[in-house]
Amino acid sequence: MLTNDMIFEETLSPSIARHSMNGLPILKIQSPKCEAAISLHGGHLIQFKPNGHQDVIWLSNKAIFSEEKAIRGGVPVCWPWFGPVSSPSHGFARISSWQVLDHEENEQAVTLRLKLSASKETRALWPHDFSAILTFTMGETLRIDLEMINTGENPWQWSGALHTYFNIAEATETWVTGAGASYIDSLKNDRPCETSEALIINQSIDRIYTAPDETIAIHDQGNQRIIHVRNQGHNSAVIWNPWKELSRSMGDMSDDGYETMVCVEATRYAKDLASGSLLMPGEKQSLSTEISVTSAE
Ligand code: TA6
Repeated sequence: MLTNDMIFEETLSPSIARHSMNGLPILKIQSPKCEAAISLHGGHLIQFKPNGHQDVIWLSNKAIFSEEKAIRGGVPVCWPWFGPVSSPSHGFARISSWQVLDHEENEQAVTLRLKLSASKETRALWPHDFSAILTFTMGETLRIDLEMINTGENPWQWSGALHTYFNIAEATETWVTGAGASYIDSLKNDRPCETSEALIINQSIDRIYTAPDETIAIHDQGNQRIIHVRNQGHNSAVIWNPWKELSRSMGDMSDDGYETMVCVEATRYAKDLASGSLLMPGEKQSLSTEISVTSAE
């Protein structure tokens, strides 16, 4: 596990310690309920393991920790846009440096809040004023809330995703239920499609499910568990697995990396920047995901 290669820097609280990885700050959480790790580069959670369970979140064993790149795996925060509708692809939040706002802990959970505000760098990519707050609540379950506020004088539009990579024992023995019947197939020129079947992860998949159930379930048969994903503030759920060829072409993923991961994302999808969700000056909106694990019967 890459998290073992980190260098300890200082203790912040009984459950939180600051480490570094290639010079990038990482906060490691070790509590009675879970182990977790969050990179301040990207505001990117890279580990979540509730006690008594396998890792829930997948991190590439070839992930690159560098200021220029998004980390492969974990929960990239794609914001203020989703996909390649502007540059950089999936927005700048996942390659920006987030500040620690505060943290607290009790017997049930450790809560950590990070902040990103408009700067010279962000305005060069997106000419708007904003404040974004990421709240990680880590206990037996994991909750991530991304709250965004328009701190400027003009309205702006956003799209985005909490692009969670889930750790599974074996893709071909994994199926996903609750994603809904309708999806846009990004691998077929964005063709609208309908299905009535559970999705088995046995091929290259890149789909935007437009009417998901309240909870999506990942049946991780090899680990005899079900991972439940409850999203809020989304308008769709993206499901992605790069499969063989794309995995092999990615420098930060091992050739067989696709066999043990699937992304199920809380997504606010928009086909271009202008059709994103509107946020008026002074308004707030949020996007959240809540992840829990139960044993398969
Ligand atoms: O969410 C699915 C997706 O948009 C895919 O199209 C795929 O390219 C993936 O995200 C990863 O994108 P990235 O920029 O992290 O390589």
